[in-house]
Amino acid sequence: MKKFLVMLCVVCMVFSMGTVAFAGLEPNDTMDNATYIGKDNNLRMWGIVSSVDLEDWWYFYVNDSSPSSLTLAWIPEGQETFSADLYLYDEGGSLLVKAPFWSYNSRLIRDYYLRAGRKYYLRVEYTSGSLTHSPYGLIISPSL
Ligand SMILES: [Ca+2]
Repeated sequence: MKKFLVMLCVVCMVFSMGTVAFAGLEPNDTMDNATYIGKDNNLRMWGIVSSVDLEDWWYFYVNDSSPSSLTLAWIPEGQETFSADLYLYDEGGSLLVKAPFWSYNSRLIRDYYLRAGRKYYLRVEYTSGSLTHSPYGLIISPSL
């Protein structure tokens, strides 16, 4: 019985830490409060949007000017289909491109020429459904 209680405590701790970790990523609801992803030609980030957290803003730089792919993807869950959109903005807040539909669980901007030294913003906008098991992922990488 004691062993079980210890196990339960560990599980609770892991869950509460996970919640804190996600909560820490969530002040980024506006461009002014965008969260820094990094400065690299290969970047990864994750987050959550929902019906009560409608958008996430991120910013990043690339080291080398290069045609790049920018992907928003998520793991499909159950019957309630999650959906979201991805937008790329320049430093001044002008929309550069909205990611076209790529598949039911991803949006992809292909071959966009990202320039070194420029600040770019990504906005993930909630559309429908919910993510309960895992966050969405953002992937920035050079085009193949
Ligand atoms: Ca948010």
